[in-house]
Amino acid sequence: MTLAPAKFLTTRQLARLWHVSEATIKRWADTGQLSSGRTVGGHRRFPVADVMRFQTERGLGAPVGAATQAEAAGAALFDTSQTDQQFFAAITDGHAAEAAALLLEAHMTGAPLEHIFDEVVTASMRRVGDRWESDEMSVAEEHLATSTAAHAVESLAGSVRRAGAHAPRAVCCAAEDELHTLPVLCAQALLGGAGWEARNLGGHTPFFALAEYVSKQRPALVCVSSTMQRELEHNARDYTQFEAAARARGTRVVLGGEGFRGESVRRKFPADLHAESFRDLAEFLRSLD
Ligand code: B12
Repeated sequence: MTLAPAKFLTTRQLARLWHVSEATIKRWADTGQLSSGRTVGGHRRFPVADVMRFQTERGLGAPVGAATQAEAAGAALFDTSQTDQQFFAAITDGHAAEAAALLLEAHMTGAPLEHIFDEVVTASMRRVGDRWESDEMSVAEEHLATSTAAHAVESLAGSVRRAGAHAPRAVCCAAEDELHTLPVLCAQALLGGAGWEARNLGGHTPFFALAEYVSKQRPALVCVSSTMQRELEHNARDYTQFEAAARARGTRVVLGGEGFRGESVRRKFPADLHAESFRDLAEFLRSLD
């Protein structure tokens, strides 16, 4: 068996990942419960795919957040460029399970969620967009790639979620007329991995509806994505109502996406953060701790 560091974990890394002793990991390996190989030097190595299966079967719990993951994996940061290419191939072929496994593997071997969303998911989707624009990909193929990517992000979200009983509540959605909902799923997954209870209102959510929701549900944070601003002035008018409701309830507001770019647009949509990326959101969440 050849050992590529990014695909295998050590006994110590697993012990830290699952909060058990190294002796427990060795016992699971020696009794054949957990598959492992050996390096030429005789050290145990655990294939990430088997680790993921074992973790699900045993309910060993979700990986516990990006920082701990990176620490647990110990090694240098995961090379997302390779994952990007494999992820692109998996989503364009419609292989949802493979796409999901690639994202989870990247995370388990050290890539923080925000890197995965900014580099792997976004880069792959931009390639999908480029192919579609240059007629190399049909609308149907583009739809397949998008729904497969969405499935993979949701699957990753399920594995990393770690909201406790008193988790702060957040709500994510895409603005009115907006059907680009993949960034909303990424934001929800990132929040879940950071210990938030994050709800997803989906696409096409008008700001007046969001104002009502915030008044009733009082979430601590609202994240809104806009890829295209079709009705800027109309949205900006509704936004005033939403912003007032958010302020009155102490709700923080994060806006992200191409639709909120540019100084003049941002003046019409004041927020606690205008995020350029998921890294920005992750940093903002850390600043709230
Ligand atoms: C998938 C897709 C669709 C799907 C969306 C399905 C779905 N469920 O999401 C469908 C088929 C519905 C669609 C429709 C359309 N689309 Co489209 N679509 C795309 C595509 C291929 C990928 C978008 C995506 O998911 N990206 C992945 C996300 C994660 O990345 P991102 O949006 O770039 O976000 C990054 C940042 O902006 C930021 N971010 C964004 N939002 C948020 C939110 C928060 C909280 C945070 C923290 C960060 C953040 O984080 C990301 C990482 O850096 C892009 C191609 C491209 N180059 O982007 C075109 C693209 C966005 N679409 C485009 C167009 C033109 C359309 C249509 C008008 C096509 C048509 N003629 O009908 C419609 C409009 C529909 C509508 N009303 O919204 C254009 C937009 C051009 C423009 N800006 O004017 C693009 C760029 C394609 C192109 N090259 O022409 N589309």
